[in-house]
Amino acid sequence: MTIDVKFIDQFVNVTSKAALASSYLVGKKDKIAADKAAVDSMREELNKLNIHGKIVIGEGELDEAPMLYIGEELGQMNGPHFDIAVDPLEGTNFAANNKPGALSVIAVSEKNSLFNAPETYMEKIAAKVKENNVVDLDYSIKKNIYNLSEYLNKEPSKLTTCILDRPRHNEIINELKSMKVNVKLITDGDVSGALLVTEEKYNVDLFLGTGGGPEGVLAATALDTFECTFQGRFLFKTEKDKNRANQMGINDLTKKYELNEIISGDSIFCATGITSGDLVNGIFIQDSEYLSETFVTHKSSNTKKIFKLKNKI
Ligand code: VTB
Repeated sequence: MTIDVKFIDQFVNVTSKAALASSYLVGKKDKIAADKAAVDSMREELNKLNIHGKIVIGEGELDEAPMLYIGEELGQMNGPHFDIAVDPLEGTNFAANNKPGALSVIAVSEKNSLFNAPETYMEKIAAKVKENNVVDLDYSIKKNIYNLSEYLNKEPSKLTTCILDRPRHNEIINELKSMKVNVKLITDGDVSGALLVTEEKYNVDLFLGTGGGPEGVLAATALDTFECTFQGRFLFKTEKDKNRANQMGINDLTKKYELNEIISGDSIFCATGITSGDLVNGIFIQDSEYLSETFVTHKSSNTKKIFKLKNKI
């Protein structure tokens, strides 16, 4: 079973509308309002579709999120069954402060083929490498860089690594510096960060570091269509995290997940720009029309492109 190509446009429309809704709150210094606008719109649009959708990664559990909570069922309940992961506003700080890189993101898969990631941190590694054993979460930074350097036939000093700018990454960053690797630090938005390895034009060879687990699953879905390497390992720190993981059926808390364990079937991924960033441009409003740009992948039709849409508001 695959996901019909007709759904590509429908999901592009969902993230475009959510991005538009959130765009009115760009620069208003209100992360919650910007997020709520995207969430409300996304839910409304998903509910119009002829699908049986189920949120597997969303805004949290029912008791913390009235909308797009994990387990929520969406759609007209008269079409295919889909697992849906959403991040209606990825980069709330970007939107609130009118900084580059705010996105509205959705990943859709066939039923039961998207990993139900808990809301914990995840160690991640991504690169545009098809072969195994070139980059690996279990390798040292040095080994990853030397292997990638050989694989891409590029000196370490010509490689660029993208990583979240966090104190927890200081050691990695220092090691990269000592190897003369170019470091691209991002303040938030590691879905986009991971996707920068997909095309040469983004000039990022490796994505590394610890960020949100749900963001890792979202990025992995798109990376699957590009045949990239992605690995993730959840970090369960508190007892609450560990109990939650056990409830979700995760018994080995230190397991390293390969891409095909995170996303196993066909999928569609859409990320529409709210503010312009590395990946896509943001919403542009002119009179009664808006332009949106969406980074789209669909595995079975091998679709991977930027969709530009012009729509009436
Ligand atoms: C990342 C990034 C998000 O959280 O996952 C990050 O992609 C990780 O958390 O945009 P910390 O901020 O605690 O490091 C965000 O920055 C916000 O959800």
